[in-house]
Amino acid sequence: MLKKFIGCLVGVAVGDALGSLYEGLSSLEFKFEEPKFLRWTDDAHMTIGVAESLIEKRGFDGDHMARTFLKNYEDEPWRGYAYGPPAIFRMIRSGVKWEKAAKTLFNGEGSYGNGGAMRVAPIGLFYHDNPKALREVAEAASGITHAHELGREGAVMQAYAVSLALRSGYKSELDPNDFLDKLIEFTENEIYREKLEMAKRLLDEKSKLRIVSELGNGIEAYNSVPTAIYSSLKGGFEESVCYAIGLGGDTDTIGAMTGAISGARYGIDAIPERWRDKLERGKYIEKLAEKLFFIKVKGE
Ligand code: AR6
Ligand code: MG
Repeated sequence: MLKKFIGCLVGVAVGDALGSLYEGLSSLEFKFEEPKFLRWTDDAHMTIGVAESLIEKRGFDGDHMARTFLKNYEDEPWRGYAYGPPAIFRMIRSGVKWEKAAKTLFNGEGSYGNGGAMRVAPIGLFYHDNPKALREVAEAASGITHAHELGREGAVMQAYAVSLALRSGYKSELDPNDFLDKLIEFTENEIYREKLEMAKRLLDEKSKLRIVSELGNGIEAYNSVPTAIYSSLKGGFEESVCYAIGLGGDTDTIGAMTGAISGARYGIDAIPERWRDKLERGKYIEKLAEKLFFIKVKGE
């Protein structure tokens, strides 16, 4: 279980860093080359913030998590953040309450970007044994920046996928149809249900173009979370992350989310050493996963 916690968070950072080298390419242009160094972007940066806050508060505290995001962003604003989160951090900095800020974006609709889902892995780990709490906390934590239902439900689905992957491998191996059925059963949103049902029908599909056209590879949560869930079923850690990145589009985030699920499923030993060795602040990320594990599982 400890190895799975570590695999999950390292998986986010490796998937993000690898994917960031190919952002915006189409699936046809993809040709993988071994990187010299794995520098991650806002996806891993915010995942670290979620983990830091869960550890410090021994669970979810919205005000503390919002302040942790703000601090990390102000320390390293160059990590490739999209429009929404920095706009919210500026509002919070100027005194707007964290519960209110996200609801003002995009004409009051809130964001349906994948930024809530890309950072949710520590919540999937920490609440893996309590789906009700997992849903509540994933909604609240993504809601700090993503008020749109589709943004928050994407985070819930990604967190739940991480929890299922984490729990797999003990009593039985993870069966792809069963995994997707559980996610379909858990979702409260029709768009995610349809996408996940499509993912089930496409389990044997060979064409990446078909996957992109049916599941998406965009920055919207509903066009990337189901894609990452699907990609995580395409082999071991390396195969699934490379598959995800090879779909093109928002490669860092789809890579990060696939890496989270596959890392939780297979554990840290499944992540190639040649990537772990090159990962920026890899030891710190491992330490966060260990702390989460010891607080959660051992109550320390
Ligand atoms: N209406 C129209 N466009 C929208 C809406 C909406 N309600 N919501 C989101 N968008 P954002 P994120 C579009 O800014 O989710 C990083 O590179 C809009 O174009 O909330 O944190 C990461 O690596 C908006 O700018 O940020 C991820 O790839 C965009 O979706 C990504 O950015 C993203 O939503 C995460 O972005
Ligand atoms: Mg991205």
